[in-house]
Amino acid sequence: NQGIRLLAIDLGASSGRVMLGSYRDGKVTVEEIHRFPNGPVEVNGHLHWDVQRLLEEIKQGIAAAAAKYGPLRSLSVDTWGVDYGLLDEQGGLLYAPHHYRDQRTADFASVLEAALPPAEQFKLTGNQSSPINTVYQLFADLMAKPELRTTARQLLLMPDLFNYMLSGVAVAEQTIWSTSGLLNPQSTAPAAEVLRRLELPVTLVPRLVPAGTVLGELRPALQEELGSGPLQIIAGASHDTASAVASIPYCGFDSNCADASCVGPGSADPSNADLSSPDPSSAGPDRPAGLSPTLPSAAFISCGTWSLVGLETAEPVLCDAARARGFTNESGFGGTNRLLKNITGLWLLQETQRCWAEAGEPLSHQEAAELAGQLDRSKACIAMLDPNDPLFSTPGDMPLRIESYCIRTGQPVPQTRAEIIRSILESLARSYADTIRELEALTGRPVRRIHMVGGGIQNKLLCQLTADATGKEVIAGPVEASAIGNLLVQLTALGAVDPAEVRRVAARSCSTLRYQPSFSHQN
Ligand code: LFR
Repeated sequence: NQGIRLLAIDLGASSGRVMLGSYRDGKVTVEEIHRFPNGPVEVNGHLHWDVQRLLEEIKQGIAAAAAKYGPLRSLSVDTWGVDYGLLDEQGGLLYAPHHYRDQRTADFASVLEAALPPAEQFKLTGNQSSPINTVYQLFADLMAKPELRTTARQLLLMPDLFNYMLSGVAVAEQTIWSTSGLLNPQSTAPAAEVLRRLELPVTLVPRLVPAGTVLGELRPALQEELGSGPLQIIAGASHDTASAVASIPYCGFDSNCADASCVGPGSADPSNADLSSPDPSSAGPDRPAGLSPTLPSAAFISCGTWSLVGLETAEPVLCDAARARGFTNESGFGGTNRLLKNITGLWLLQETQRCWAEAGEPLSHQEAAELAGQLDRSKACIAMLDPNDPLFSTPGDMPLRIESYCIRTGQPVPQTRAEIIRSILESLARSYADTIRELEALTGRPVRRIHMVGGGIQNKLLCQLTADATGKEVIAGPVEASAIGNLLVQLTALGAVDPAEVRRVAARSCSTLRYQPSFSHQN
């Protein structure tokens, strides 16, 4: 019994991967088939994504998987949020999609905000206003190039665009559209008032579908070229964060999980498993109305280029306090809501390492973490950075920017590489801790544990510093969270896994590491 074989195409802002998933005996196992770099490409002073190359990499991965394993059942693409391609009347791409760090929105942000202030954007969409959001980008594009009003027929967000290139079917999948600033958070339809006020054509928005919608077979020409057989293309939880959160093995650690067999490998030792104490989110007069008793008592941090720190809630949280503190609402698999903050994450470290590599002194991720871990904190210079300071948002000389940030904020400047890296990691951990305190205050739900997922958790120092800064237990895993969540949602669409079982399958499928706060470091 080989089980079901399927592919997750997981595209991040700095790398992409084609992962083969095998579902057998109630468990998913994953194998990396193909990994490739991704990043902004500068053309005439603007930042774009090289969609054609990414498609070629995806095709290479499909062909390699088919050559190794024969026919596959299905495939789904997930990517970062907010970016899009515009299709012309013939269904071709008008131009290479822009990268969200491109600065063309800067000229038009104030015009947009005069027509639709950030507070109203939040009320109407649940999204925190940000110049990277689709709404800002589209507004800027239509202002700068009014001819797009006639030439552009459809707007496809990145995962929808790749799923379209593979299947020929164009849709607007809900989880990815919930990052756009163009969707009504309660009715899951386009936010008509936003479109009207900004004079954005509603006809650009394709048919909205929920996560887990089968689109159809891989285009016949591609089946032949890649030797893959007639695999189904599925619109999964197409936003990488939605997929990552779908993979969290909450139930391996929650007291309200009745299935003893679901306990994940990380809690195989029963003395580790948190099976005795009641779940504080499940009852009590302090729990705000509308929050489901089955919601996890744990927060999540999805760690990659960005750090997404949040809590799953039953309903969008649209109060002024949430907006004022920088939170956003996004949709998850099964109609859940994520109340989260978008923190500039390992981007700070990635850009720092890129600079050092360009200067001829490269440092691997592993070396970077080891170096910073060896520091004696009491003797070193550790500066606290605000990762979301606009100074850090665009590509550039990050060590120099860190220096000018420290001078501006009256802090001593970290001198050694170890001090710079440690300052970045401590600052991230501090901002995670601040955000989790805000989440507790906003929802009235005490956070008992933190699930950290995604590639960034391979940095063990970051996980430990997070436990220390929050004073809470951290459960780290899975690393390949977006790919696993992507596969799980596909399995529900194929009818192989009941949506209610997703967390249990996740718990059986992934390995986790636990970090306890070391109290000498706790705030
Ligand atoms: C993470 C992510 C975030 C989104 C950012 C930019 O990969 O998808 O959720 O805000 O990328 O699109």
